[in-house]
Amino acid sequence: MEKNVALIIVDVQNCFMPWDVLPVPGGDEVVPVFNRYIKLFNRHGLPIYATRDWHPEVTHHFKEYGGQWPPHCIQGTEGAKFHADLELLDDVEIVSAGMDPNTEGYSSFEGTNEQGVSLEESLRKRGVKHLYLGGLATDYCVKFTSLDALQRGFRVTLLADAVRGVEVQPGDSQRAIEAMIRAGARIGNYKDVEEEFGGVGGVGKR
Ligand code: VGL
Repeated sequence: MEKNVALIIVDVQNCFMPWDVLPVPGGDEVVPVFNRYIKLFNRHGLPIYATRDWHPEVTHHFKEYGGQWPPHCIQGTEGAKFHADLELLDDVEIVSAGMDPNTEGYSSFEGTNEQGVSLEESLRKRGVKHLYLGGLATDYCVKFTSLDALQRGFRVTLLADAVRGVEVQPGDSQRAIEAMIRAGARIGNYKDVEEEFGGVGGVGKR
């Protein structure tokens, strides 16, 4: 297993839960899956990033200002918080995106960490070359973040068991996954990743 990998958890926030303002069907189902990935990456001392959609109250992204979406993930609100059961540890790096009121801001590569450092710069500083990425939503932020990563020369493993889509049109998620694969992403599931990392309990085979 390469050491230069990181886990990227995209937008597992309250607003995207099936019962909330911008429902992603099955969005809550990624939480226990990510908790396993978090433990695995943590056990191997590998960096973990959690991105969040972090919108101002007024943005072109929202319907009432000309966009497509109901208001969601407004900075500092309950809806913008990560799902309470997501077991993020203290050393998780939080990346906020969607702050520019003039762009859609789907890609986490438009985001910055709490020190104002861009995701790309932070990844490069930590020597990360390969992103293991999943989250919400497959057909928007996950897709745009993956495509941006590939374009910038990162490898991407799309965690197929840890993504769910909005599906504005049925099939959007499948088309998004195909687009990511065409652009060079490979697909992984927990079992594959655990095996790559040296099997159950394995920490020695790096
Ligand atoms: C997202 C729709 C609207 C996402 C954000 O995080 O994927 N989807 N805004």
